[in-house]
Amino acid sequence: MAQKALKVATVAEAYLALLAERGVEYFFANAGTDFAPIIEALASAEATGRPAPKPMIAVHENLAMSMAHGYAMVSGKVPAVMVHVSVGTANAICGALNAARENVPILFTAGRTPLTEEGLKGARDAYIHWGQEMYDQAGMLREIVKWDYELRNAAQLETVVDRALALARSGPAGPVYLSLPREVLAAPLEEIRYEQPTRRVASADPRANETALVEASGILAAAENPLIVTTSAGRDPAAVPALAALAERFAIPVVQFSPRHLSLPCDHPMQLGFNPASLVAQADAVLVLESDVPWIPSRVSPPAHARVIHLGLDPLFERYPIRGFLCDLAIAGSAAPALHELAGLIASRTDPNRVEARRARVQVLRAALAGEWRGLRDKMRAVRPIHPAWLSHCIAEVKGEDAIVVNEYTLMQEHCGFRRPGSFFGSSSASGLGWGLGAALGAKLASPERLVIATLGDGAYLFANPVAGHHASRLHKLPILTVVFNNSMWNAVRRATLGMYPDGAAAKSNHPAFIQLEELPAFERVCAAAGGYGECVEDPAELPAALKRALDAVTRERRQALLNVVCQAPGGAI
Ligand SMILES: Cc1ncc(C[n+]2csc(CCOP(=O)(O)OP(=O)(O)O)c2C)c(N)n1
Repeated sequence: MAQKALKVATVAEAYLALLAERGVEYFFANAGTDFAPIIEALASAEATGRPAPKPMIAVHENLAMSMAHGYAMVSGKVPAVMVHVSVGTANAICGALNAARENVPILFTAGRTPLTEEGLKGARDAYIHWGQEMYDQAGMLREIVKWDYELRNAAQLETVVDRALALARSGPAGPVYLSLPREVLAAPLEEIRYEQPTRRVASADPRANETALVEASGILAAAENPLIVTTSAGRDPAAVPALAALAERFAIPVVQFSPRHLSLPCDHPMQLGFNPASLVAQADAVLVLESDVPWIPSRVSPPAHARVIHLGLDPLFERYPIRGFLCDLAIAGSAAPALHELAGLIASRTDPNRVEARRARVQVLRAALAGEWRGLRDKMRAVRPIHPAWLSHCIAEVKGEDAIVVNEYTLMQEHCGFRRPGSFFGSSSASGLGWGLGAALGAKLASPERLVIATLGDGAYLFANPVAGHHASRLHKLPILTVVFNNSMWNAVRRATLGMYPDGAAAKSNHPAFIQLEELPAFERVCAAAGGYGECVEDPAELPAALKRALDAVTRERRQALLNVVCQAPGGAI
């Protein structure tokens, strides 16, 4: 522990140096007049060698936030994002919602229109400096972020930066928001003195309560048909082997529902797919592991006699206004150590004969499921328009074990064979569309040596502001493969409508409103316009070769590629 001192000229210079010293590598930004002191400070850092995060321009705020999200989710580090005052914040809020629900730590910052009308350095000098001011700029996202604050002066700089980063990192992690008035950033400062490393660290993750784990072990050991449903256990890669070991040892089947991370390898003997409905209906004990929505209660619920345990860093999802899943035991704690402990506790309580009988039953279910999936793939391999199952399978065949797949919509995981923790990321439970392309670019930034594939619906691709995304890929040298599952519609909206009105007028209409997306541009040419490889694929037989051509462009030529795959829109009602 030591005090360090750096010569600076302004608060902005000190701020950027401190971010870099605290491990913030990248500064994703979309600028405005509020940025003048920041731009000046970055230029002087470059000239003098003073530490500063690397500036990463994004020509839309949603892109800046989703790139930061992807970078944080793969690297585990906290990025900074800065946007232009109130209006930039407004554009970035969808990204903040996505990050908040997924517990992704981001130091989200924005300028503040100058506070003073004249006098101070940085005071108002442009027409927009009046109209962009709000009474409470942070009020737009106070419900979303873990903490918000406005930097008032140089004296509090170290405390503010350290508190922001510590709160963003403390589990459950999430974005924090800091506004930075222009006069404060421009204020003169000769030197910054700070502790290095920081003396204000994030809190360690809580360990599950021992008594509660004993009770949970009793429930799981006594059950005939226990079930584990998880969504995000794999956010912590250490939880994956812990879950695998527990599930295998006691023959407890695992369903990954709406997964955002890989929590169990696809070839694990207890992995029973992605739809919990039939198993939930028969379970007499359910372990809801890092899962906000373990089943859809309007369709299925565990039987009344079933005992339900929720385990995770925030097992009650405190920021969700309504979430009424039955819960007989809620245990707050990190999944990995809790699963290890739970395994030890179950071992002394369980009946081995019962476990082996269940193992045999799960094997039969697993074989049936695998057969069902194989059957669909075989049936669809030559069908036009291309079926998402066949496309998902073809991606799995070429991608390799180490690839990172970032999915926003149509990929069908059961056809993908994911095995490694950290190889799959799905969109946030907030489902703010337009995340996937930027998140894949951020993932590539965090892991430049790995192949990154974005699998997007045509709707998700359009929401992502694709021209901005392809620009960022080229500019920042982040070659990724984008595969658009192009069904020319918002199928999720169609399925929701059919779900509510199965025999209604919209179901009978050839042209219901707000579902079909006609006259779509040639997406492959949008990518090509940014120097990438682009191809439209309509023939299912051509898909493997087209994927190889696109991957060749990404891995050998080091340029981005996009396959615009003309797909069908399967599935009935949601
Ligand atoms: C920002 C935002 N706006 C609107 C929606 C509502 N929405 C959910 S799914 C969807 C359509 C997605 O279309 P696409 O990516 O093509 O996938 P598909 O449904 O066709 O499989 C829409 C518009 C949303 N989730 N987020």
